Amino acid sequence: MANTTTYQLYHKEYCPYCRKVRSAMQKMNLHIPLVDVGRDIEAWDELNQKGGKGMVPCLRMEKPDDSVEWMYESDDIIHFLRNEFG
Ligand SMILES: N[C@@H](CCC(=O)N[C@@H](CS)C(=O)NCC(=O)O)C(=O)O
Repeated sequence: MANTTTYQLYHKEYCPYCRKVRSAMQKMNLHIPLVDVGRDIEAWDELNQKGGKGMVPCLRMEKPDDSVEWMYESDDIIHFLRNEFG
């Protein structure tokens, strides 16, 4: 069982806000798995239903207690990642 938070970035390849987050991650040398909701219809449905909005980018955070949080807004995501890993 994982004892740390696991992260996934739900994104679309050509979304400029997603590009901005991916670029910030690259500068921090952060390798967070990407889920392309433009290609993965199930992930797109999951984002809508569980995240609450069909908007990208969105950072999915699965906690050690199995609870899941979804963070929208590129600036909020970048700020969070810099605080956490920068
Ligand atoms: N303010 C948001 C804007 C994100 C945004 O507009 N993403 C577009 C794709 S490039 C989207 O998912 N739009 C769908 C929607 O707004 O419902 C951010 O900075 O993350």
